[in-house]
Amino acid sequence: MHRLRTCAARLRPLTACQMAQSPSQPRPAQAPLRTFPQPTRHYTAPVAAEPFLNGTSSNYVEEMYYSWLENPKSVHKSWDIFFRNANAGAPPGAAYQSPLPLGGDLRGPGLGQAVVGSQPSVEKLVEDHLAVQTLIRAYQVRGHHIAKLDPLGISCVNFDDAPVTVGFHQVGFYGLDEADLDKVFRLPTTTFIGGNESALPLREIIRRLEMAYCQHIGVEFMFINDIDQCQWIRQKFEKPGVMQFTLEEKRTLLARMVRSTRFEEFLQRKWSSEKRFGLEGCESLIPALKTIIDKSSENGVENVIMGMPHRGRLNVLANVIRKELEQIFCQFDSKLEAADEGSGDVKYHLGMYHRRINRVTDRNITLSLVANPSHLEAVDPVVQGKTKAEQFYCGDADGKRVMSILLHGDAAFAGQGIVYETFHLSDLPSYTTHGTVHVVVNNQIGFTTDPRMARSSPYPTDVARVVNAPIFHVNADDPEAVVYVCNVAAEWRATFHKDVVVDLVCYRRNGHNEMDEPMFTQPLMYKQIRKQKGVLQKYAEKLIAEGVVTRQEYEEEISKYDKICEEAYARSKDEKILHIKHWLDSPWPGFFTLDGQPKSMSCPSTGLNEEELENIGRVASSVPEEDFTIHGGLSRILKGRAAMIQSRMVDWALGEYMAFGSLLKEGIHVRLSGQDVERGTFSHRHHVLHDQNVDKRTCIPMNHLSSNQAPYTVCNSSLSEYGVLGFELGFAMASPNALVLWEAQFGDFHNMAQCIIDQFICPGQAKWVRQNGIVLLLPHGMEGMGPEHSSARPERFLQMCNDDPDVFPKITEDLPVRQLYDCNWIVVNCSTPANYFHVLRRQILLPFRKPLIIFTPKSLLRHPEAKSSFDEMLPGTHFQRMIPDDGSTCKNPGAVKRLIFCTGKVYYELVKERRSRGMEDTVAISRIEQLSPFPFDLVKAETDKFPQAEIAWCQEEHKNQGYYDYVKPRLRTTTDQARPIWYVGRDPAAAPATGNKKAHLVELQRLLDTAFKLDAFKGHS
Ligand SMILES: Cc1ncc(C[n+]2csc(CCOP(=O)(O)OP(=O)(O)O)c2C)c(N)n1
Ligand SMILES: [Mg+2]
Repeated sequence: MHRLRTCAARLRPLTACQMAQSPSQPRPAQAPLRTFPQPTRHYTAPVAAEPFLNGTSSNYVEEMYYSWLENPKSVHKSWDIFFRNANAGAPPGAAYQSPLPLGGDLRGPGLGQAVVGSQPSVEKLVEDHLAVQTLIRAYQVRGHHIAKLDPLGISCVNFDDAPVTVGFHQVGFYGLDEADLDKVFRLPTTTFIGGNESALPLREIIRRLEMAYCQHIGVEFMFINDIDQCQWIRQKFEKPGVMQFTLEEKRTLLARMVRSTRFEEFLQRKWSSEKRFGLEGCESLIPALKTIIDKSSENGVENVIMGMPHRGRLNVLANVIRKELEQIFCQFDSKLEAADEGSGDVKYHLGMYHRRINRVTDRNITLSLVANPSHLEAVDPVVQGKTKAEQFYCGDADGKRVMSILLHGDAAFAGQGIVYETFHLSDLPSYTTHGTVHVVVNNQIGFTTDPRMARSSPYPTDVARVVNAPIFHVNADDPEAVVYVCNVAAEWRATFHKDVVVDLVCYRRNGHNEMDEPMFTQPLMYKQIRKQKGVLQKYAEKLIAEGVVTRQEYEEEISKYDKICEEAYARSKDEKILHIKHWLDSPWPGFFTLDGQPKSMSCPSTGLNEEELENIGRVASSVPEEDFTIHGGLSRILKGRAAMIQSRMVDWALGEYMAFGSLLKEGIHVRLSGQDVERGTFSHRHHVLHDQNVDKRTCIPMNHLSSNQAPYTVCNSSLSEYGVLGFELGFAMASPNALVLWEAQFGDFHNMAQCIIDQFICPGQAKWVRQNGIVLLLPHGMEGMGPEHSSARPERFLQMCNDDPDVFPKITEDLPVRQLYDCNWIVVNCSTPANYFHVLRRQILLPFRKPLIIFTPKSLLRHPEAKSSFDEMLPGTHFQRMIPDDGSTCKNPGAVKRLIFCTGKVYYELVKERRSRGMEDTVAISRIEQLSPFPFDLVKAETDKFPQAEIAWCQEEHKNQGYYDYVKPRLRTTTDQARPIWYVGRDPAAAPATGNKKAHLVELQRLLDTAFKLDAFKGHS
């Protein structure tokens, strides 16, 4: 709010005279660059004669004039001279001079002398027209600063101490005087206030500008770089008479306001001490959303995906999405029993999916509200991802049928960085949803913090400017203005397929929740709020006064809705059981049985036949487009791949290729997203080939597998983790029939997306009965690269697994699948390409979906031993949860002195060391590939096999990190607490790895020494 105080001062424009005195001098502080927000343009048009004060050329001259004011060198020298002369007083006919030859002195005696001082009336004419144009532009640029946006009037009353410099009495600032008010001025083409008239008296120009820009709507758009888009907006707000409503529209609006208001009142009456984060003070949100949906439906949208925070959520569920009222009311009953598995969530976080007829357009519409955590704005990218997926599956390439609406609180919109990350996805080819309508419930407070302490920008919406989204601020106490801007916002989205923001400036009638006392912290604001008449009452009185409705009709409307609520309340008492699945935001029809169970509890073999492997391998080593020149280094890589396929082997990249390729051929969409994933951070993947001779010509061999394959999407993302992982999670939410993978550049970067992992991926199913098969690829491994790129923090993921360390499961045939069904996510670290291949395919062949966390290798990508034979991938083969030691230890297991369990890359270091020490008979090394759910059955078989062996867990990570804390109690349970579990690895440490290469190698050698020193644990207890 305090920002507004300075805004008014800024409204004072720069007059041409002020600027022309010294165009190249630095601007005075009061005249910031924002006066001319468009980027400097470089006009080099030939000099014409001077009929520039009429028609479109005046617009052109105006543009050029602004450029010149910004930077005199940005225009042709002849224009520079012209503007200098004109501003120095030269009449139009005399202002033009031929430019001096290059290097000539513009300050030479000839210039200016001949032209200044003559024909003062024409001179005034030029100045006055330019001044009027400046005035019009000032309204367009900054009219919103003085629009009456705040229903409480606080921002103006308390903070605006600078004079307002537009209006009838302020024309002096523009070099005009009161006498000019009745002069007629030609209107530039950059305004539509004239309607059918091309010239108006200045008084009328100002009046119309005040009507367009300074009433209850404040339009922020002049930063948009596209002239057509600016013109479109000007037209929507400047044309005389644009904001007119039919009687029917007004009545509908009143009915919607009645529902919105009475719903909150009803909840307040029945459950006065329950938290519901009511909408009181912003009741016009409901007609706002309904307008956006109606208008979008009219424009062909069939599916709207919404994300929103707590404020007014129950009201939106009831009156926008139209969830049955009894389902909402019964949520307030504390005796309600939960019917579903999982821990559930509070009522103002649950999602919703509803398909119905839109009554205004009579068309089908599907509305879904995505469930969200308390973490504000975290749902934004998830909604976008789901929207993108819905568009993808219905072939809606330009977003005409599916769209998203995101709601925000003012404090969260300004404060949360994820908002910015999400905006930056909005125009990227593989992430765009072709325009989102954002609605901000700007109640001018966040919990107890007012905007002066909550943000450094004038508006909570300024973040949207980075993507050139127009921002419509509107006083939410004027429901007609609200509906008008929402219509324009929906039309904008339908026309330009770009984001747009509606900022509902309102207030919060109660505390943050209904139990809070707001007077503790905002006494003056709340004194004002107490005096504030409710918006429904104000609007009803307006319509009654206008004769649109009678008081009786209005009261009938109220009692009609109250009765609906009462009846639903009575019915809600019959509800005894809460089904969270009734609150599912993304049903997967056909994937489960009718009562929501998996269709089986088994997983078929994930192997492929030889021919299939060869076929995919051939594509992976070819360039399937004619006349396509690839880089020489890449040719060598492809040749290497061909040779590997020839010898029936795969490395990591080929294992992945086989998994993706086979799923695509089976009709499963595969989407791989993350930073630099197309080539692969470690330059091993190369899924997108670039023609070395033709700019932007690329080829994705994976899309050349077969004619009826599913499409493959591989996309380098923006440099964001939180936003992009959220997006992919949302994408994976839309359908179970896609393999959606997000790869971190290095595994440790996942913590930038911690909120998505902690709030959505880990507990998503438990909270919202919603499954998700997203795959996280997290490069991990101690390679001496320093503390930063070494650890993907397996300990964090393992600590959040829900399998019980102390319970040895009942061993049944379906244990492996049942364990997967019961877990909250799967954590693996594969040591072979074949196992990586299997686990990716298993993700889709399972009859349910679980998030899959894969710690992926770095040096193993090129390790000569980390290769797999086709034999490990043929029909009948499957993912190996544990790879037992199958070397010479098997010949005489009783002689084995030590059984080392490990996971991932350290296996290869251990095997090499064992070989060099000749200890193949005495030390067994087994790899736990699936860490969670823990393969108790297989591990038990292995420990039983080596009864004389000491059991050790070996990891290259530090003791307080990695897998040890997770694995140890499970190994203990497996051995019935009978055998000690020894630790081999680095000591506890604060950082994940040393920054010193030598120290790294010393540490590694030390742990290898311990691993093979058979008396290392003697005497230890
Ligand atoms: C990421 C995050 N940080 C903190 C909170 C705690 N919190 C809940 S509501 C709230 C204030 C939100 O203000 P605003 O966005 O303006 O929404 P309003 O409640 O005013 O509608 C805060 C700080 C949260 N929910 N999420
Ligand atoms: Mg707020």
